[in-house]
Amino acid sequence: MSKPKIKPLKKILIANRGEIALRIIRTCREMGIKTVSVFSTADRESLHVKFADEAVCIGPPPSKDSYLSMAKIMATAEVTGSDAIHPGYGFLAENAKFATICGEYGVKFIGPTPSQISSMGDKITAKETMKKAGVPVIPGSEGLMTDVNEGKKLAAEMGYPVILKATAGGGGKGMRIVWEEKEMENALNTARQEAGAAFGNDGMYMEKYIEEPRHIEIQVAGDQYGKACHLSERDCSIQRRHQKLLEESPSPFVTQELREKMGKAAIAACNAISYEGVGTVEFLVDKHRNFYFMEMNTRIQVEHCVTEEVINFDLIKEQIKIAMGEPISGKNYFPTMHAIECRVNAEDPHNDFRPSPGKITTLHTPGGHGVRIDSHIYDGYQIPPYYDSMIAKIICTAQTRIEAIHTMERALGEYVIEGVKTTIPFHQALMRDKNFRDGNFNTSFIQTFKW
Ligand code: MV4
Repeated sequence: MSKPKIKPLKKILIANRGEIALRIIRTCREMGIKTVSVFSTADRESLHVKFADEAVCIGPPPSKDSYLSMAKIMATAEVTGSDAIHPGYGFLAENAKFATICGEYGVKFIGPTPSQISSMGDKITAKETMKKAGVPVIPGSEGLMTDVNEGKKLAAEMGYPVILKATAGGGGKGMRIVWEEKEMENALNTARQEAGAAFGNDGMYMEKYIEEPRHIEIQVAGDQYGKACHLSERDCSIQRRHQKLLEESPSPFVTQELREKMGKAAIAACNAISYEGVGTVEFLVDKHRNFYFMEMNTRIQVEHCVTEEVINFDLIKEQIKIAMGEPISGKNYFPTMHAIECRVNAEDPHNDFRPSPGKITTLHTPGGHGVRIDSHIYDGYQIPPYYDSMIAKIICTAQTRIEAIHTMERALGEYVIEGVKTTIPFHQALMRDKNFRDGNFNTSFIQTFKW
């Protein structure tokens, strides 16, 4: 290990909006670091604008002209004298080109290196890297699938169902489940087309389809000196159309033995690429508790808070310390509490979760013991229609899972948001569900959830 060289950061530009921008501002303030917010004209009245030390308008509402504009963000970093950029999640957080440009301008990108981002952005490369590192991967094609007949042959060997995935994909786009041979040709063609249109890359690969898996991910952190640790798991199985609705830690399905095994695999994943920053290694876990590498997210995630609560640890502070060149201790963290996060979206859960932007006319926010609210909304706030519909996260923490559920029921009942529809009633129904309460769920749960 080379000798640690610490470069303090004095001013951080936050290339994001909403609750995550606020979350980052809060930690910066505690660390005595100045903050610069950027905003679109749709976000003029946003709290991330008011709470930052400086704020600069970078363009009109569409993301591509504001929060995704590398030129405008770099120019803002330059004129404000920012020495680092925190990308949050979404937008430019996993954009290797942006991380490269930051480097060229001498602005520290708070996150992994461009090559680390790229190596996980291409799913076939990621999978090959993991396989070499001894991390279990899902059986499937060796690299790219070039020919339908080759695909049919492999699928016949592995047995149906199989799944076709886009190498540039992730989060469900360009994916097809194939149940029998006669569907193969059409599935491959349509998925390939979808991937080409969405990512400008139509490379596809095949895997054995794991039925009714759980989505369990391991939080990791690595420093600039090649040391990595894990911070235990989050269960993110409660999803709808690849959008997570609720996350928790620890997973009701994970034993201490499995946690340690998955933690080791996640650390091996980091070591394989000398990962710098905080990140998440996603696994699919089957009913026999076999786990398989799925993807690595090279950013802070929405659900990072549940980990923060169960291990009592500020992950944003850790990101900044790693970016400054501080070495990590290398010890792993295990949950001492139970935390559940419900995502509150401005959507109508009775109407196919249709977005419900508009003005918040009444707001009462829950509080009290064990309740954390991460949100950028306020009374009179106008939710713009241009961005993600998440308006708040409720994170409830207690000593046991059932107590965390009781706290969540109480907090959901206290939350009053008028003027827009929200997913709060959905979460209330979920908290009362027998299977949810029993920890008996997988990624198919929401498909059959009636309320
Ligand atoms: C799978 C799978 C079953 N078998 N791969 C969904 C998003 C993308 N990250 C990969 N996904 C899946 N990959 C194999 N071989 C099932 C899914 C999947 C899923 C995964 C996690 C959470 C929710 C999901 C919902 C549907 C499908």
